[in-house]
Amino acid sequence: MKLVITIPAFNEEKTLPKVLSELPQKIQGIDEIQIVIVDDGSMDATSEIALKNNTVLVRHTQNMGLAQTFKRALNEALLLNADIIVNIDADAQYDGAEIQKLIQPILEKKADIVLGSRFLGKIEYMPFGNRFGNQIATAVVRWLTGLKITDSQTGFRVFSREAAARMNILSKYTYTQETLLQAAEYRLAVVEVPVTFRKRSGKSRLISSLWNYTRNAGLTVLMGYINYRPLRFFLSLGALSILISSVLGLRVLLHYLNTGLVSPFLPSAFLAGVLLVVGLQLLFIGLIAEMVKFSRKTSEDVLYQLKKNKFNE
Ligand SMILES: Nc1nc2c(ncn2[C@@H]2O[C@H](COP(=O)(O)OP(=O)(O)OP(=O)(O)O)[C@@H](O)[C@H]2O)c(=O)[nH]1
Ligand SMILES: [Mg+2]
Repeated sequence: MKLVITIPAFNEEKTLPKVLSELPQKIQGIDEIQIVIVDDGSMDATSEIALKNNTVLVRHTQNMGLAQTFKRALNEALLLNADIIVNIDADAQYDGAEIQKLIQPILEKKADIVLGSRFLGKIEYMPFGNRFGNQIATAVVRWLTGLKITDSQTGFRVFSREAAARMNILSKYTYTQETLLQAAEYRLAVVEVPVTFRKRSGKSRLISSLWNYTRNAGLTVLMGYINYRPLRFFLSLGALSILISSVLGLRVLLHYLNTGLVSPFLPSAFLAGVLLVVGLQLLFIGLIAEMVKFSRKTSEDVLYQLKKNKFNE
């Protein structure tokens, strides 16, 4: 069993040494541990620290954002023939000593993905806005995926090789929700384990403003959802439009049958016509999007087959 610990890092020279020092040297049920640091174009000494500490360093020459950094980390771990992949942030908010209990459900084959849940565990400090945003995001993901989770945003998570090969991250901004939508789509078992979450020492690199975060995360979730459920999404919108059109149209029709006149309901009649056309178009868009989804899923299956196979050492 090989465990690869991935650490996405963007200007984290202050906290990275602490994160590295807390990582376990030995873990029960694991024969080999390797650490991969993906330096996302840091301007500080992040890369030097990675090199000094005998880790595998992957370096983006430009800042690519957390989602692409995480994607790179997963793929790198797969290339290193990882059986299990643990992701931990470089800001020392999570405690590496908890990795042993986090990987347990995967070792026992009870899970494909384990989330280190801060809300089940202990939160030393989280600003009210972040706490609120986290809860809302989790509620939305829970509703969309049916997964019974308490922390959809955690950066402390474990993937089996199988699950990691299934992940196909398209977002530029955040991977946290997209990976869970994909887990639900591919029926991967997601389990939560309580973890401790410490206060962030420096300034958050991600949550610079709550509004920006909400907008970007919201768009990511919406696009992710439409990608996997296009028919349901567009059929619902189309049906709603046609329903409103029918109600308006019926009122005009009844009035016409009674009086032989359309007026004074001309605007309603016009609106009903427009909504009917829009609704029908949405239904057709739904059908086309569903066909596009089939082609996307075929590509994802090819990627999955390519990624899950191990490489000759
Ligand atoms: N934000 C951000 N983080 C990056 C980037 N690339 C890599 N990271 C790393 O991703 C991890 C998570 O970033 P954080 O800023 O801690 O995000 P967060 O934990 O959701 O937010 P906080 O609760 O405020 O800490 C850290 O280890 C960062 O160093 C990037 O472009 N932007
Ligand atoms: Mg953090």
